[in-house]
Amino acid sequence: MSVNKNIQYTNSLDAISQCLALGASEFVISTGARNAELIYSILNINNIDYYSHPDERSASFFALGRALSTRKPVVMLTTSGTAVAELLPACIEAYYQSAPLILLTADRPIRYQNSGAPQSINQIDIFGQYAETDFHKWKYNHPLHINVHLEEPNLKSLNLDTLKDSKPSPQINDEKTSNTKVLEDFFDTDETINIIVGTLNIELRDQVLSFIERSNCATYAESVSGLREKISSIHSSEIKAERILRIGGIPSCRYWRDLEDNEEIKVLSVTPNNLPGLSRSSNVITSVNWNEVKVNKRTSISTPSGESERIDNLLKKYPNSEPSFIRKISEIIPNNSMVFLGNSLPIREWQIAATRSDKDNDFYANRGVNGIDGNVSTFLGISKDYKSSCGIFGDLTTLYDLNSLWFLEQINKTNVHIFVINNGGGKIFDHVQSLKDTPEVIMNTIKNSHTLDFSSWANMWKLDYSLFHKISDLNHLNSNRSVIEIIPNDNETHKFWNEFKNK
Ligand SMILES: Cc1ncc(C[n+]2csc(CCOP(=O)(O)OP(=O)(O)O)c2C)c(N)n1
Repeated sequence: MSVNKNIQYTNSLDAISQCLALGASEFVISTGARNAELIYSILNINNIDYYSHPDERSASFFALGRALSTRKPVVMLTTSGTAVAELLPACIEAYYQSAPLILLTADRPIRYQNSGAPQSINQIDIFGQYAETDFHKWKYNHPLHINVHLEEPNLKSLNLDTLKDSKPSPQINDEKTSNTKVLEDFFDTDETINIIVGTLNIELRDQVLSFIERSNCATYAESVSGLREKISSIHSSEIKAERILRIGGIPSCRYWRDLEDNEEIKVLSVTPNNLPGLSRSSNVITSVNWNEVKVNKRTSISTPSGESERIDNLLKKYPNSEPSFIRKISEIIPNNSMVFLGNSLPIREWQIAATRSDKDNDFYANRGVNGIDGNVSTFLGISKDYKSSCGIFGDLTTLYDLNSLWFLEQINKTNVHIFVINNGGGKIFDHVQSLKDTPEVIMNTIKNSHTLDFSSWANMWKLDYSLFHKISDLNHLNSNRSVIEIIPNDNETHKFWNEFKNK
C-alpha cells in the first residue's frame, strides 16, 4: 500500500482547520486517547455543533443522517485501530447515497506503519474506493478520509487562539455538470416512456415533480422519493414502456431487477452517484437542470388497473396484518413529519399499503446498499432537523442498533417515535422466491427467528413504551419520545401476502 496516496496530516489543528475550510460545521466524536487533541480542539471552537457516542459504528451512521439532512459536510472523528474500521458500513452507505461525510481518523505516527506495534493498523486508504483521500479532488458527493498521524496527545501544547473563532467556510468545489441535453434527446422519440423515481434528495423534489407533471409520463414513485403521495403514482405492476427514465437512487421494485434481462427496454438513469444500477448496457448521467429541461408533453396511455382498490380491500379483510399496521401508522403520523423507512419490509409495505393522502412528509431510508445496520442512528441524525420524526424498523434492524438511543438526549427533540414491527425475525426472507421450499428449521435460522420484545430497551433509555397487537388500539401518537412495538398477526399477514401475490 502506498503511503503517498493520502495527504498526510501530522498536526491536529491543521486537520481541524481543513475540515472547517471544507465547510464542516458539525462534528460527531467517538473518543480515545489518540484523538484527544482533535477532540480538545473541536470542543474549543465556538461556531460548530458536536455530538458524541462511544460506538463508532452507530456514531458514523448518525453522522450520515446529519449529512443526508443538511447536505453539508459532517465530520466523523475516531481514534486509531479498529475504531476506524467501524466506519466502513456508514462510509459505504454514504458513498452510494452521495453524502458528504468526512472521516477524520487519528493514527499513530507514520513510522509505525506496518510495524505491528500496539493499536497501529494500516489506516492509510483503508476505505478504498469508498472515500476520496485528497481533499483537492473532493466533490462533496461521496466520503472524504482525512487520516492524521499524531504523537502522544499533548493538550497543553495546543495553541487554539486562531481556531477558536474560526467559522466553517461556505462549501466550495461544488461543481456540477448538468446533462440536460442527454435527457432531452432521450425524450425525443415516439416510444413510450415511464419514469421510476427512487430515493431523491429533498432539495430536488419540487423540481422533479414539476418535470414529471410537464412530461405527463406515467410515473412509479417509490416511497423514499417523497413523491409517491404527491403524484398519482402508478403501481410497479403497471409499469409498461419502451423506455425507462430512472431518477434518484436504485429502485427497490422487482420491475427494476427484471430490466436486467429486458435489454430491449432503453434505460436512462439520472443519479448523483453516477452508477447505472444495472449490469447490462444503459445510460447514466449525474444531474440535470430540471427547471430548464424541455420535453414535449406526452400522451399518457396508462389506464388504472384497479390495483389500489384491490389493496384497500385486502387491508380491510386482514386488519391486523403487517401491511394494515403500516397503513394505520401512515395515517396517524402527523403532517410535516420526517418518516424514516427501515430495511427491508417496512419500505416495501409502505409502498404498497400506506395512505396516498399527501401529508407533506419528508422521507428517508438507507437504500444505498440496503443494510440493516445503523438505521436507527441515521434516523436520529436526521431527526435533529424536524419537529416530528417517525422511524419504522424491523425487529432485527432495531436489534442491530440498540445503542443508537445514546443520541436522543443530544438531539434534544421530543416528538421522536420509533415503531418496531416485531414479526419475530427477518420475515423478508419469506418473500424470497428462491428460498420457497426451504425446510422450516433452515428458514428459522436464516430468519433469526426469536421471541424477544423491546420493552426493556425502551425502559433502559426512559422512553414511553406501548405494545399493539390490534390495529383498533393504535389511534394516535402523543408528543413524548416513544417506542411503539407492533406485533402483527402472523396468520393474517401470511394470508394478505398470499392473496396480494396471487392475483
Ligand atoms: C448489515 C446487513 N446484514 C444482513 C443483511 C441481510 N438482510 C436483509 S433483510 C434482513 C432481515 C431484516 O429483518 P428485520 O429487521 O426484522 O425486518 P423484516 O424482515 O421484518 O423486514 C437481513 C438479515 C443486510 N441487509 N444488512
